Amino acid sequence: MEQQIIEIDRADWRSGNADPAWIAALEAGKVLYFPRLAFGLSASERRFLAPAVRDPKSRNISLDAEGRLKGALGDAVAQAALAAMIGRFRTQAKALIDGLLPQYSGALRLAPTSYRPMKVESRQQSVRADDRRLHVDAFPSRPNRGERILRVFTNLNPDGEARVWRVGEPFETVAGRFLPKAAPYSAWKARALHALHVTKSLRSEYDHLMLQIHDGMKSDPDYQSNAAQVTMPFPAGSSWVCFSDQTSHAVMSGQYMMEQTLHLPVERQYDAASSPLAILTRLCGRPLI
Ligand SMILES: O=C(O)CCC(=O)C(=O)O
Ligand SMILES: [Fe+2]
Repeated sequence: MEQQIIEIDRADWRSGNADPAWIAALEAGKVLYFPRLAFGLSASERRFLAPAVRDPKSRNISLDAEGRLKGALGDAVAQAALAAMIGRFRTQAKALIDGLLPQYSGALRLAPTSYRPMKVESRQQSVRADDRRLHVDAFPSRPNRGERILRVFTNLNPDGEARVWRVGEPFETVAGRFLPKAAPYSAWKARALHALHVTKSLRSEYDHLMLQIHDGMKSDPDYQSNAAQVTMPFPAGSSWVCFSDQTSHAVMSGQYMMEQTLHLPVERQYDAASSPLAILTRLCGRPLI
């Protein structure tokens, strides 16, 4: 398999230069990996590196686009300090993307920033929700009609523990394998799901196929073990970026990570023809949205 991870040696979130080779690699579904790009914590912020900061009732801690902190325990002062820490990561993640991908500037829509203090290995989840299985991201309740899911990750682990991912084969190969097995799209079912508020908007055929691919990958044990893949331990103090709706990925172990999702309209890509929407449309031979 062609190399899926592109290493970039820089230690500054803002020293932006846009390299056409990195841009093409990212838009081809590869992972841009920054081994020396660490998110710095102050001495007092280190107290947030504990699972107990999370409210057990929620899956992650997040800072929404309006700056509201969700899913955290602690008094108002501690919560404000935690919100400031997560907000600083958001600012740095945005600066990194602005520098690397200037054409996206102004078109990115910010999703909540998440802080994940839980140990990956201890999570018990249904097959569909189990991110330890290779998958491309697709969200059942939030159809996106091809809008891209760009993610910036940083490993904050204070004990030097890597966040171990598996990275799989290119999207077109994945699609070639799972599209033939996908259940056909049903417009009336999509309308029913919307009417019942299962989806926040109408699920398009694109959204349906992405979910079918996501579920097909996760529920195929043979695919999980035998598909072309590499294991990638992202060390503590490193960061990485990928289009998670395109890059086949799975998280195997690790603890303490922050993640920023940025949504991008397909037409703002450097090469929109490399998007999952363009690839699936071409493979299906009909419009999907
Ligand atoms: O927790 C992680 O490292 C990644 C999980 C995942 O699949 C994702 O964030 O899309
Ligand atoms: Fe994922």
